Amino acid sequence: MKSGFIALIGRPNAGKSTLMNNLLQQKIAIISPKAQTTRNQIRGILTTDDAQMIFIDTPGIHKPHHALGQQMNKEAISAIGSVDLIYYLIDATQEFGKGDQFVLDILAKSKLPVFLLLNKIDLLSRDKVMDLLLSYNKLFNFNEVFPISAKDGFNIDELIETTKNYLHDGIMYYPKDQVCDYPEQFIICELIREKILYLTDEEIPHSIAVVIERMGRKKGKLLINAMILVERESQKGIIIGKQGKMIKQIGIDARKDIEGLLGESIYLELFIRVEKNWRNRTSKLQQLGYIPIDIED
Ligand SMILES: Nc1nc2c(ncn2[C@@H]2O[C@H](COP(=O)(O)OP(=O)(O)OP(=O)(O)O)[C@@H](O)[C@H]2O)c(=O)[nH]1
Ligand SMILES: [Mg+2]
Repeated sequence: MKSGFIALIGRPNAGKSTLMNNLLQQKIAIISPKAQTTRNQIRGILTTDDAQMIFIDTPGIHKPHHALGQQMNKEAISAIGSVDLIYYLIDATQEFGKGDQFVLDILAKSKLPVFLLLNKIDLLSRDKVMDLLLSYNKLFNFNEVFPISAKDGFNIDELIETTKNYLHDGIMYYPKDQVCDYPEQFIICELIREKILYLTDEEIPHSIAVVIERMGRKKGKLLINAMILVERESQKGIIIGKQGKMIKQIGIDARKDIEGLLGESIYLELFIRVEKNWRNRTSKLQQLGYIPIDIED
């Protein structure tokens, strides 16, 4: 039995969470076309006959504008410290820029084996992919290079097989049927946040957080009360929408996914609260689980 930890690292929107879900053949991480979707490290566990691979999805590394952004970068970079292998994901449809170089410099310092995963090749011609592979190989001494499509699953089986060569003879860290390591409440909040990411634009996706206020039973059905935090009154208006249309749609879409996750029908009640500047308030970020709380001995 081989086992090990693999960090998925890259810029926002590269497709890390899409790859995570494809590796596990299960949706455990939310995905959206908006940058900075993932805010925490998310562990996904894949156990095969001969190996256990623990993948760590991370927030995209970016130039931060607030305390939450700084913490997201920290989450991504700290994941590197505790793994055996790094998957460096690139959105192959985007030009290589300063931000990519910044990430590569961090990887170079880590001295860990790095796979380059050139993602979204379903959108490119073969010739373009060949050109990119040649130019990326000049930039860094990658241990392996894979053109992939995280969305279509192209080259993912080969990626998993090659990954096993970089693992150690090890122990099983998790029971073989466990797929992720976070509580159900976290994914419920994330699914609600995902719907807001899809349905709103501009500053809204970055300005919201979701918390569960209460879970209980009502007429035999599971009742979930969730609070959507926004930073300003005007954002509250946008989330409610004209005649409450937006909040209604968020509720309908989220309920469907949550029911799929839990395998039972639910009542979902959404509330909105303005928490001024929450992205810059350490205590709020701790309360929301974005910053770990240090427990003094
Ligand atoms: N065409 C295509 N689109 C993809 C592929 N992989 C991801 N995407 C799309 O790219 C967007 C971003 O995907 P995510 O998986 O959320 O990206 P991420 O790297 O996790 O982003 P952050 O969490 O913001 O760092 C979504 O719209 C995906 O559907 C792919 O292989 N092909
Ligand atoms: Mg993500």
